[in-house]
Amino acid sequence: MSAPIDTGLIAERNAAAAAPLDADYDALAGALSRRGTDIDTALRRAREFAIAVPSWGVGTGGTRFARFPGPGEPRHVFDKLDDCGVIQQLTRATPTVSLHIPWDDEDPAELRQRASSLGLGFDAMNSNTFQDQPGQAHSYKFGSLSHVDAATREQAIAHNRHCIEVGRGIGSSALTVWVGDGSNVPGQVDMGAQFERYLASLREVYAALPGDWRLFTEHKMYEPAFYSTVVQDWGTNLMIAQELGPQASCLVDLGHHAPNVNIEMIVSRLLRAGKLGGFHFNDSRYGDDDLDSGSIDPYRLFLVFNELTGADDGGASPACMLDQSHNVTDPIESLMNSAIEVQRACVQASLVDREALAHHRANNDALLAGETLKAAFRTDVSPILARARQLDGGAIDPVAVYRGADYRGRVASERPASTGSGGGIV
Ligand code: AFD
Ligand code: MN
Ligand code: MN
Repeated sequence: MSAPIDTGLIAERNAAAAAPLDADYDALAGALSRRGTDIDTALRRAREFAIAVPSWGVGTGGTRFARFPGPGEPRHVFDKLDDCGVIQQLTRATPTVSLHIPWDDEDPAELRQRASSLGLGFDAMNSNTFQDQPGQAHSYKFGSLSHVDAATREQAIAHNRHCIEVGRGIGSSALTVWVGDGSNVPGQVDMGAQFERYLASLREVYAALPGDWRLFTEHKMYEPAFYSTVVQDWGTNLMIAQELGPQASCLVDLGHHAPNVNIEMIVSRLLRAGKLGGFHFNDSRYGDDDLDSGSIDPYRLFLVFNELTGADDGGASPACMLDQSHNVTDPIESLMNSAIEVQRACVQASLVDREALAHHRANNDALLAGETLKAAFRTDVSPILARARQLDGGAIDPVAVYRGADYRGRVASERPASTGSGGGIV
């Protein structure tokens, strides 16, 4: 399966949508030019945009209560790559996949071959020391890299080294470490000593990094540890990245903060420290990665990109990935839409009149400064995003083409139905 969706169907649907798109694009070009903005620059920004898809995102997610599988769920990493190939073929915004070990632990040569046949590459590797695997000598029930027992810590370190090895074989150049370590009862752990053990373990992982690799550490406020988490917040994360060294930086998962936290300010601080490694994008009403990117608070997404765009001179280019759970939608549809929502925020942020903003800030004109941001945010850049996909061989309307191709129906007949499970993540 090299082009999962019939290219003839894409061409046919795009041809039917071309004239209305031309009209919308020309109208937007006119409106932007009256504001002194060149649409070509925004189009370039849209075409350059890239976001990684997590291999686990193409499976149906679940909660602690239940998981309701969808039809044609991927059985293994090669099916997952096929699904990621669809997302990339139609959106042209997701050229890389981020693998999770041990869920995706297969022969690197085969992984590489399958991915390249689909036009895909690999993004950061993700280690997993938050679950026990069959036959594992030491349990992670009470932690992994920060466990009180040295042999358990050593096992977790060895697992991260293995992730680096697999990553080397598939052309990855980054490792993302998220641990569930923490505590559930006040008094259960010595929080200081637990953090020291985590740091000592991570120093050993860091020492195993190839020279051109990056190490991303991901903070998360709670869950599965519900009282304290060893890498709780961006402050802890910054301490880790600063103590480890130049190859280490912080990963900001938008779902891993308390409600109402000003994430764009965290972005600004980490940029200042030169320690903003990347993002996991998602949206949430209550916590973690419940909902699709941009579905609840697209303005926050825009404000995050506004900080990045404002800091362009510093050459900051954090790694972008989606990390969200799809419990009731077709994961491929959610991931296509989400990639486009993040791309939308990126392009909108590029439209901010930076000169006007600087002027209003210098004059303490809070109202017009806010309006300057809103003017960019209110711009419907959909025609620019559609034009980017059209020019790069994707679909003007990815969801319509995906449904028209009946990819899900096709794979459902090849992939046996998976059973519901008691819950958990995918
Ligand atoms: C969990 C964590 C975190 C991490 C992912 C993959 O909350 O977001 O990125 O697992 O390890 O969802
Ligand atoms: Mn994440
Ligand atoms: Mn998460």
